[in-house]
Amino acid sequence: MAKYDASSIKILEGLEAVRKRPGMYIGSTDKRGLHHLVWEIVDNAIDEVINGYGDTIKIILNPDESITISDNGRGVPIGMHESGKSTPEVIYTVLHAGGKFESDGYKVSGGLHGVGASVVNALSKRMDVTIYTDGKISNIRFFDGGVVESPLKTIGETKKTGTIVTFLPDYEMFKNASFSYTTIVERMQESAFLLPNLTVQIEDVADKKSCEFHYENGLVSFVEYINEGKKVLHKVISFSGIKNNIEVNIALQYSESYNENILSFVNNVKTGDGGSHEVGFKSGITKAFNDYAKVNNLIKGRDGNLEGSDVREGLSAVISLKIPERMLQFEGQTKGKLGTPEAKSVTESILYENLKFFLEENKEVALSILDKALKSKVAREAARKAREAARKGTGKNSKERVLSEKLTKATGRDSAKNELFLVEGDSAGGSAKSARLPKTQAILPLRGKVLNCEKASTNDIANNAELKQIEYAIGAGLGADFDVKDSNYGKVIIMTDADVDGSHIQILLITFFYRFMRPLIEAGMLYIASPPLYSIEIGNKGKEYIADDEELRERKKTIKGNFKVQRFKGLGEMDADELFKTTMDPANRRLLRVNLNDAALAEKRIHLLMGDQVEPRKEWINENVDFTLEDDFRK
Ligand code: 28F
Repeated sequence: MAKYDASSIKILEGLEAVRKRPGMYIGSTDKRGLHHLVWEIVDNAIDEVINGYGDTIKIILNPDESITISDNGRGVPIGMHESGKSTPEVIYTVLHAGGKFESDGYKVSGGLHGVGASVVNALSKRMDVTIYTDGKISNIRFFDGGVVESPLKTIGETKKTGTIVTFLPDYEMFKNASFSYTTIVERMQESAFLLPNLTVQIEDVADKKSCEFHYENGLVSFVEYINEGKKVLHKVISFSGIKNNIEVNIALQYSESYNENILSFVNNVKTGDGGSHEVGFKSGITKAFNDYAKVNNLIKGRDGNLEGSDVREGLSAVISLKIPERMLQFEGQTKGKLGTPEAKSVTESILYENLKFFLEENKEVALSILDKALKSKVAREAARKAREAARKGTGKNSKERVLSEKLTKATGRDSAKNELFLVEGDSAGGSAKSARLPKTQAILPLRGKVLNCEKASTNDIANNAELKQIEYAIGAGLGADFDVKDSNYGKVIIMTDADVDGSHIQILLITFFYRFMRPLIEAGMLYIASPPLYSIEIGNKGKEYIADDEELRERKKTIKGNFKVQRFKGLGEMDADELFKTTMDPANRRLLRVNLNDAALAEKRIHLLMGDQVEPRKEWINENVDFTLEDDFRK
């Protein structure tokens, strides 16, 4: 059995390599990497559904921080492999074993996920696989990153088929990370939209939460979901077609909002950074509307042409492509961008031809969309003229004048090192001004509530005094013209009171940046200052500052003798010195970086958020804006 031993050693070496460099296999060991493990197993279950076996996937978040994923497909084959081990043992211990078996079809192995179930095993403290197939229930268990605890054995009889995988991630590797119900729900809901015959069930046992998704109308339901609560111009339009072995499915709908919302998928995996299919989609839609507008005399000559941004205002769309594995190309650091060149022309022509036909057949819809696009064109041209005037200092809102009243500039010239503080209220603004580091810190006090940008157009923004000040202070343009390279600041820091009004202002500002300066968020340049909630005086040893309730509770435990706690209601209650020490001093402060994980869904939430309820706002901040500490970012 020398051969068996040699192969076993190889297998353990393989698993050890994964444990030594987990980042090479799953990208990172943060929250994202932890969820990568889930997608790895879930994708196997989804592949089984795509291949036509089974229709239900269930995910259970267990109280012991393990997770259980099951499907009712055929069940992993339980026969012996040529190596003398059972097939499940091979699949869950040999690197890249899973992918090899897939011959053709639409599997995305190697592109986005597809590092294999053995990688999940390597990064788990425990893994338990139960298989229902061939009339039997079989079980195999592993521990400590893939060591076999109990080889495959029959544990019962059954008429059912399917696979159940439970794993407990090795949290020594995923420090500070835990499974997020919301993250899993969002991703699985997406899969349910993309696979109309699939039912997904998710349960969080400890939190007593559960949900179920099934969408017979697929992409149409997806777009309806995205546009929920918005005033829409027409029913969802959907097209599909196949060319050059590429299958294209598209659903789209315009609403009265001004946002553009395009989501794309390739082989049921999200292409978060777009790529050739999105480029094709955009040019197809621009061409179809320009053609229609010309033929119907709505625009004339070259100057009349609608730009892409005009015809995408208020558009929500989902694009889903099926591309054979041999044609797949992904780009970018996270491999979230489709490179396949044929995807552009195929998507463009399928969309263009179908949309052209649809517009001819549905005059009323065509005219209502074009009316909106033409208004966007007028607003865009007016805004450009206003900007040119402002730049030359001729308009009555000359940049300098708008700013000189408010902004306290930084004296240093190195814009990357400079920081812009957006401060709630004039009094806190005053303290911040006298407390700041003059060389690198600039202060812009904001008065009153900021305009609700969810419902605003670029034109409304251009006319809102507070937002205009922000735009001019940053100096890198707005909307389609925004260029993050021109930013006058390396960090833009929102500094508000730690109360309901403060968090509302934060959300309104984040919404503004999200809609009109999104690259600034993407570059990790937007931050929230976190002023302390309490100060505490112990005996006569001077003041200490405490970030939040939890820290206060902990600190109190360690105090002997008298103490006095003060709760800060607002920034204004701190004097300049305190404000600087606790909240602005780069050496001492705690800045939270704003990360928007999922732009389209974040936008849906912003939409819900702008209603009258207060609770969802807090929840939104907690769950959807992913805050990381300033220092964590620069890796
Ligand atoms: C909870 C996660 O992993 N489900 C899976 C199958 C079914 C087959 C399979 C999987 C084929 C030859 C390796 C069954 N019958 N859920 C899952 N369901 N893998 S993973 O086959 C894997 C390869 O050996 C399956 C016939 N063909 C394939």
